Amino acid sequence: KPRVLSGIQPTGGSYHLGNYLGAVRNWVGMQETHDAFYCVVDLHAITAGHDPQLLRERTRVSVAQLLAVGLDPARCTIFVQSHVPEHAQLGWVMSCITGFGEASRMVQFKDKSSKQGAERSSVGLFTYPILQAADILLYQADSVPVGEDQRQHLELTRDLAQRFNTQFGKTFTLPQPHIVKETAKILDLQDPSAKMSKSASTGNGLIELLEPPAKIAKKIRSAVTDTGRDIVFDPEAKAGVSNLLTIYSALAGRPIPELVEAYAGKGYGDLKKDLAEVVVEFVTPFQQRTEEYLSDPAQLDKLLVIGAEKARTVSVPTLATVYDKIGFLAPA
Ligand code: AQP
Repeated sequence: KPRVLSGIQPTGGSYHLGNYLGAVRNWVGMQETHDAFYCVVDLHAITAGHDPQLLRERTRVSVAQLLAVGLDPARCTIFVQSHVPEHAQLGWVMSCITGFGEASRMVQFKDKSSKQGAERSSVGLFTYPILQAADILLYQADSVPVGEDQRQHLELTRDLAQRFNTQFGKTFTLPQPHIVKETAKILDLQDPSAKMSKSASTGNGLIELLEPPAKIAKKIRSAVTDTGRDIVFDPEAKAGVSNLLTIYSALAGRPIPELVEAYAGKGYGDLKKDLAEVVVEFVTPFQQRTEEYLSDPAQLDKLLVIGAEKARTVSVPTLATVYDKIGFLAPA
């Protein structure tokens, strides 16, 4: 089976619709077709300031949500990044073959550091994509299911893999991004020119899967659309309405043209009202399942021990090969 690796940060108290539709939802199907490794990337979650107690809680909440969407530890490997030390170890090696200028071109760093300025951002936030490359290459992943915002990081990962292979001999598989076009970029409900984001979206723009369903419904009903009336799918001219149609189509499993036809002659209010119901129908059982998993933290932790052990059956030999290729003396 081809190998797949993807990760999600335990930042924010909950996944949002963008994380789910852009990435995590696709992970579920791929656990059947791939040898799948999914990690909660806590090393990445300390790059922009954090609260230790909150991070611990959110890491468990993150894992519980992965189980609640349908990931099955019997079919895939679920683990926490810091439980597998090879991530940080390979991250260092990768940072030594990355050019400073190359790293400086990463737009996510520019976005995420724009508020406080690069000067005040951590070096960890700057080198984040290099650690991400290590996350992927460590597992020799063929495919990496992510949202559109990760495309540039995937390109960097491929460049680094290629560079390492050329310099030290074939070691890494070159991974392909797996980006599902339709849901690759879910937009902020209040600002459809921006992506929905845990850190950048606030208030009504962000739909968190764990927030009270009534609140979610209200946010959808107050989503920004445009001054027109027609419900048509036109991401350029009608980003807000098109975003709602995208979410509707993905969650209800109905093609967009079918929805457009069904809503012909109806208003934005009708679409929002129905979409609110669809989202509530999805999140209600999801929240129940998440709560159930969270009610037994010892079981969650046990599962993570097994996950890390499984992950290390791959990460340890990869790192050993890398260390050997770059000329580190093996400990006697
Ligand atoms: N709006 C989005 N639409 C589609 N996919 C998205 N992803 C994130 N936002 C959207 C995908 O979710 C996965 C996990 O993301 P992450 O936790 O690594 O963080 P991120 O990409 O930086 O996402 P956020 O929500 O904006 O988090 P913060 O604000 O904490 O940085 C990735 O595959 C991502 O593409």
